[in-house]
Amino acid sequence: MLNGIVVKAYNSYYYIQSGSKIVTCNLRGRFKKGRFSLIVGDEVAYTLTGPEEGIIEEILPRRSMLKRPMVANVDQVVLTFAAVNPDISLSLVDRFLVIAEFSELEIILCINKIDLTDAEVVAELVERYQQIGYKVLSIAAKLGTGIEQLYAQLHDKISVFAGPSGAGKSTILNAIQPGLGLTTGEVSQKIGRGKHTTRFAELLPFEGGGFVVDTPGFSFTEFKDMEEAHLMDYFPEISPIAPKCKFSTCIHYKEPQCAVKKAVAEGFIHADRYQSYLDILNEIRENKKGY
Ligand SMILES: Nc1nc2c(ncn2[C@@H]2O[C@H](COP(=O)(O)OP(=O)(O)O)[C@@H](O)[C@H]2O)c(=O)[nH]1
Ligand SMILES: [Mg+2]
Ligand SMILES: [Zn+2]
Repeated sequence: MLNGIVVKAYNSYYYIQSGSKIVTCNLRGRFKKGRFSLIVGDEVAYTLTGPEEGIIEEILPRRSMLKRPMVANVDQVVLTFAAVNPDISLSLVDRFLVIAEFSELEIILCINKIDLTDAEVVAELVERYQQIGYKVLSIAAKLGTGIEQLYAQLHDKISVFAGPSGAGKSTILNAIQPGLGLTTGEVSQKIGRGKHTTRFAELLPFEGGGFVVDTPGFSFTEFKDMEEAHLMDYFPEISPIAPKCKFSTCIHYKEPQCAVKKAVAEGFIHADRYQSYLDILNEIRENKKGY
């Protein structure tokens, strides 16, 4: 049997990248019964039935799974924000970071369109997240600035590009690999919304080895699956401090003698990040009530 990776699913066909060729496959009948799903990013074993056609015989174990968009075996996410136009929303950055942490993905934060703002503004943004420990790149995709640094991070991995519409994700991907020819720019609202509802993504082969996935963004429905008590785990600067709180069950909300709140007051944790923590905590609570 031969091995490959599902790069695209369409109707009941699966397009399998196998070496340098794409093989169009059906599933062996026995897979079609039961609650089984095969998604983009899954690794499979198949047999050939023609020069470029085959049948999937086996689905290899999944290492990870991202729900929206549905992609298996994602290694890292490139969170892309424009510094301006559209102006960066720090609370939105935090929401994306939390989802990515929750999904156990490696994270690269890309601040794009740095050509449109002052160097000091960019430096402050970069430092803010670097201090927490994140890998941050500042780029201007339109000019090619910083593209090599990003390129170097992508090989042999499945990297999902996520971030708000208009941040420059498709422009960045085209800059790293002109052959991709992704559509960029002023997407009409209507088409834009249509695209956002697409749950299924496509893996694009990256010439450096590995794959990239261009997405309209995450949905934040994942907050529903989170536990209040675990939210702190998705804030790398909060979780190490939590053991110093008076109460072991402290969720750093209204409890007395909370080391996290102390760290916020003393400036070791940024007040904006703590506010994001509280906002998401509230959302998790509201969601629980809804059930
Ligand atoms: N000035 C400037 N404009 C950019 C840059 N990157 C992308 N753009 C523009 O921003 C708009 C949205 O880009 P696009 O790649 O479609 O964003 P996406 O929705 O995240 O895929 C397009 O008009 C791009 O030309 C950049 O580095 N600088
Ligand atoms: Mg795009
Ligand atoms: Zn606490």
